[in-house]
Amino acid sequence: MHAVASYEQEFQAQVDADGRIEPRDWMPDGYRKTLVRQIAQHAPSEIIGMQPEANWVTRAPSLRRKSILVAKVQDEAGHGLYLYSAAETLGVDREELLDLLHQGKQKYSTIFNYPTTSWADVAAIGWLVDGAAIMNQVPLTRCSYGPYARAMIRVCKEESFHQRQGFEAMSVLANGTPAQRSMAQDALDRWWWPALMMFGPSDTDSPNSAQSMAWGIKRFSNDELRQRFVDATVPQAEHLGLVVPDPDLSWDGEHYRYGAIDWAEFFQVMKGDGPCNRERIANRVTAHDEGAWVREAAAAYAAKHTVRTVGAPA
Ligand code: FAQ
Repeated sequence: MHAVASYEQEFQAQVDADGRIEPRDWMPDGYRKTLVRQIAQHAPSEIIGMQPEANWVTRAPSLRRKSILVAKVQDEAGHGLYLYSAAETLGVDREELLDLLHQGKQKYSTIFNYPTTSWADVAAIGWLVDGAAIMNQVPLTRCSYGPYARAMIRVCKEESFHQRQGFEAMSVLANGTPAQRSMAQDALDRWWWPALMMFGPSDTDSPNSAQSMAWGIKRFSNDELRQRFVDATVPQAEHLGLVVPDPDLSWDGEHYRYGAIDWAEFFQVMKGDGPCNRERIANRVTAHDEGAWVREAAAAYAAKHTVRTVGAPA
């Protein structure tokens, strides 16, 4: 019989060898809890993240833009489904996670609590928010927990299309009429800093990073990923002829050094007091209630199907 210490050694050896931990493998309680915590934050980010852009589906400027946007918003719903399924492999109940979200007790990405007041915001979300999501999530395709890593592979392929369509839409605006150009600049002004906040608190204030990195859940720290995002995105803004709203931004020969992030704003939005937190949850609760009949029908079908399978000849 194995002692817990030897299970732990095997587990850590598997992680250190860049192997994958699968749902039936032994894992430390803290590892399971950390994954549940992170995936439970990630999954609702995807589905609440549908709202700011869905706000523009009926007002997209052309049929082409509308079809791209509908496909993108549907992709985000799919990402939510993969992630809730990944959470279930860790023994948590999807309904319980949704209840927490609906009661306002579940964190999700701060970025989705900002309003989309112009069409340029949809372009900015694709370019900046999906761009930041890719930067954060590509390393998660190598996460030590197999189901989460595999979900991230598909998610990242789709996010890559989202980022490109956002950059392309931004480029059309930035090269358009003076009014379109100013819409593009205004969107960059409003989304830049919240996009930097997506990476989470600075390393000195990130209680979970060190352990998550030792367990191979996170591969890079929040500040490392934020810096990569800044380094990749500033030249893109320059290419568009737009100005990054940071007077302290400077190139040090290796990286773009950026100014101070307003962490008070980040924590306020994270705690539920951002511009749109209440509206997002209220919309989510309405959508959930209005979808009750779909869940009931699916459950009834599943129950009937199970009875037939059990009764069928071997
Ligand atoms: N917002 O110790 P750390 C997307 C919380 S999906 C809210 O650094 P950790 C796709 C954190 O949960 C975007 N809360 O934590 C899309 C923790 O709280 P806890 C979402 C945040 O886990 C595009 C506390 O602060 N992506 O964009 C935020 O090691 C367009 C302390 O922080 C993911 O979730 C935040 N920004 O690192 C969809 C990626 N940052 O649990 C639609 C997966 C931190 O201690 C449209 N998640 N917190 O109470 C991660 O990589 C990590 O969870 C981090 C945080 C990096 C977010």
